[in-house]
Amino acid sequence: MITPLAAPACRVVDACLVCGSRDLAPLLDLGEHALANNLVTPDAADTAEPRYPLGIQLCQSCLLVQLTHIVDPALMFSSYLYVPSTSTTWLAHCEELADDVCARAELGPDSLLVEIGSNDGTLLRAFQRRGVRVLGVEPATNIAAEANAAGVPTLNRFFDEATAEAIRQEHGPARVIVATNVLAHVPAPVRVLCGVRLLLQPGGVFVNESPSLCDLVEHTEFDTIYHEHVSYFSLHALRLLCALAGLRIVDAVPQAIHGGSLRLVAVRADQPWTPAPQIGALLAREQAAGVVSSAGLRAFAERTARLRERLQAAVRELQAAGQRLAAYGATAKGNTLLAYCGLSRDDIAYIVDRNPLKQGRLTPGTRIPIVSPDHLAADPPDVLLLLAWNLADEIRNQLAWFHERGGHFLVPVPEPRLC
Ligand code: DWN
Ligand code: ZN
Repeated sequence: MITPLAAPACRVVDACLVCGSRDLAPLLDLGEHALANNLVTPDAADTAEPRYPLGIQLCQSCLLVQLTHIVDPALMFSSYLYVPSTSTTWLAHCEELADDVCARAELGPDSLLVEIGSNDGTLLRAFQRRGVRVLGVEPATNIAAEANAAGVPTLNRFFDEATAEAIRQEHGPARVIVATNVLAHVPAPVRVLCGVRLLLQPGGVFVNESPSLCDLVEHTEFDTIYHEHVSYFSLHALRLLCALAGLRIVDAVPQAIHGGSLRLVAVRADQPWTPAPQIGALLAREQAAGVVSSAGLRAFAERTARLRERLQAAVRELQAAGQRLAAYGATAKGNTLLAYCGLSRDDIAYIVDRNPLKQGRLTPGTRIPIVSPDHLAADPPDVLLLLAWNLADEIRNQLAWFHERGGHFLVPVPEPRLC
């Protein structure tokens, strides 16, 4: 049961999004934030956008960490500016993921592979290159159109049981269903997984990647908390979630991508399959990391507050030494970081991003201009705050020239570091 707040687009989560329990322990309050990916066009610069409370809580019953307030997904995902294909790290990850899925599932020429939240079709193209029949489901109209134009058949809608039924009727059941960075975004994850169960053929495989709560906590990645991310999954919580939808986890493999993710392989619960032995080790790691207890998670909240103080101090020190700062990567997480740490246009001259959809816009809340890499070359700062710290190696390789001319990167997490 979710109670509406005064702002109609935002609701308080007073019952767990997975199990319905009201035994919810507050963990961290990050204040009020504008929507992290809703970048502002210059003509709207003087109009204040809505801000919504941003915080997380732990369901003490099923152990799901989830937002304290959720925002209507249509406000965030009907049109979207983020495309992962700007990163070669992501492109390489897609190739590896496609190889892994093909090795796990016997995909014949007629087998159907469905991707939920298929964005611009980058991952599906990797499967197409391997001769697989694919279908994407993507709610952002602008991005679904891009995928279709590029030859990746894509349905423009949210994935739910109705979508699953429609696909089954028209295309038949799926041999494989893939979802990367989707499940954490949905307010009703059980319903989405029931759709997966409905669409999956007997013997079929569901492969899901979501950011890992363990990595979030261990590396103080507080900035990956924003309204798009409704849930922060541990393997503990995922087990119950899958079971409620009639799925069983048979493998779980940690991934380095996006600051640490978990690749999960699940099958229909009515199918015989032996769970991989490393599942036990991963559950034990979560216990040790303190991600399944409110005490462990409150320690993370305290580290987050200390990180904010250290980052603010690092910025003030650089400014006092006459150093000029800009930032790299107009990321969603960057907007959490800027707002929570109180960094403004007075602190950060501009943010570089190579996604043309983001260039020319301003960051929500803080109104920092987003510019192309050409701008960086023309007007380099002394220090670049790395808001896309998850892609540090790729970005620093590209910007070797910046380093050679004496520029430095300020990497904010797991703790501020100048390099
Ligand atoms: O779940 C989500 C994750 C997976 O992706 C979404 N809710 C939103 C998004 O989060 P993010 O914005 O924090 O993602 P990234 O992948 O860290 O964004 C990287 C940004 O940096 C992109 O805007 C592209 C940009 N970039 C760049 O300008 N030059 C990236 C690279 C590699 C570069 O060389
Ligand atoms: Zn719960």
